Amino acid sequence: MTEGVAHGQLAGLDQIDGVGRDGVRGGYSRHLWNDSDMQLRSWFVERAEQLGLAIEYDRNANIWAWWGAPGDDAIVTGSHLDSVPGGGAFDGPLGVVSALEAVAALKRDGFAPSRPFAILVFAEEEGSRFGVACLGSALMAGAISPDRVRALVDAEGQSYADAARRVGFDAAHIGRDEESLRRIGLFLELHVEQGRGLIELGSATAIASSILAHGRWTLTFRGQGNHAGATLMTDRDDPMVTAARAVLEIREAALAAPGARATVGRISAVPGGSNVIASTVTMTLDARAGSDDETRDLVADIAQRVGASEFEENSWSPEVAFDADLAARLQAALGGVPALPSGAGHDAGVLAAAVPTGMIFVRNPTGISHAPQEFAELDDCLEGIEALVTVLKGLL
Ligand code: HGY
Ligand code: MN
Ligand code: MN
Ligand code: MN
Repeated sequence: MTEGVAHGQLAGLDQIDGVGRDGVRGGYSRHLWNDSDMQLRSWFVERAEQLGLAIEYDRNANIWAWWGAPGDDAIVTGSHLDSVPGGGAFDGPLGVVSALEAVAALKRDGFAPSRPFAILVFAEEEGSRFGVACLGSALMAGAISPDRVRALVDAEGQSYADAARRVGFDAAHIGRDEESLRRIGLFLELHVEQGRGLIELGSATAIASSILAHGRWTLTFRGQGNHAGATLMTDRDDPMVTAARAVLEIREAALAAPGARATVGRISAVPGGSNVIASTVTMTLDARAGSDDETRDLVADIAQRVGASEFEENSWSPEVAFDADLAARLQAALGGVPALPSGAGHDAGVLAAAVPTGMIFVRNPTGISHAPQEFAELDDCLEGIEALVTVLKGLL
């Protein structure tokens, strides 16, 4: 059996397959510090320690697994273990499992790093619980206010600070982490591709060239709650109608802006009775475009079109152009694989503002992500691990 393979799948993915399965949505719902996230964190620690790595937790709840003594200017690889609601099995875990498999392969080859090396697992990359994308890396890079994060609340109204306390994590010291940033000489994230680029290029792997700017907003539409039966159609101030028009306007605005993407992923109504005209409707807006300005322009156009009562920014991740020299070195090391722009955001993108980062993508033959159909063939996963081993051997 090829090392690291079980039941025709990467052994690491196989081991965590049952964790956080979502029986309603399908796929997985693994969110910061929920039971499945805690199980995955424990699984990672156990697997890393089996490989002889030493575990550290940083001030932002990210997990580090060091091969040898922790040190500055390290080569660091990893990704995240959390998911979107009903997400796929590969977005995040493939990068973490591939990092563990790469260490196992290097150790089998008798390789010893000549500089500090660690695997890094970021917390709350998807922002599924607290609404902020790449929360663990954004805190590390100082890209978000610690006070604002401590006050973030989840769908149950529990604050980040309280949720942290519940799992024994002290949120008092979250924020820009100079020690961790000093320790990262280079961060390399392997990630399943989340679009169709590698299908069309016919390549199993690629490196990342750029990441779209990405923001998240909450739009609120207010009206007059009322009785569904006793209120004439001409007497209604129904925010559900305004919200429905807004969804179509958002689509039109994005279609009018080349390369832009805008998504309404969730709509909720208060009070939410089937025989009640809503008083308030809120919806999420995820907007992205090639540059910060284009994204800001798109959102300004949307705001002008939809007439929301409130239009609140929740999260902002600037556009990313990966270091061209590093990207070229990665491409050369991998025999000239293609370079792909990424519509998906990543911790490597957030960190790029503070330290050198790069990404290796692994083909997803469905071209679908953030859904149960997300997939990567075992052979392509093994090719991705081989690519990671090749690059790490050249860096370590
Ligand atoms: O939303 C994203 O682009 C990433 O998957 N967090
Ligand atoms: Mn994702
Ligand atoms: Mn991801
Ligand atoms: Mn990521």
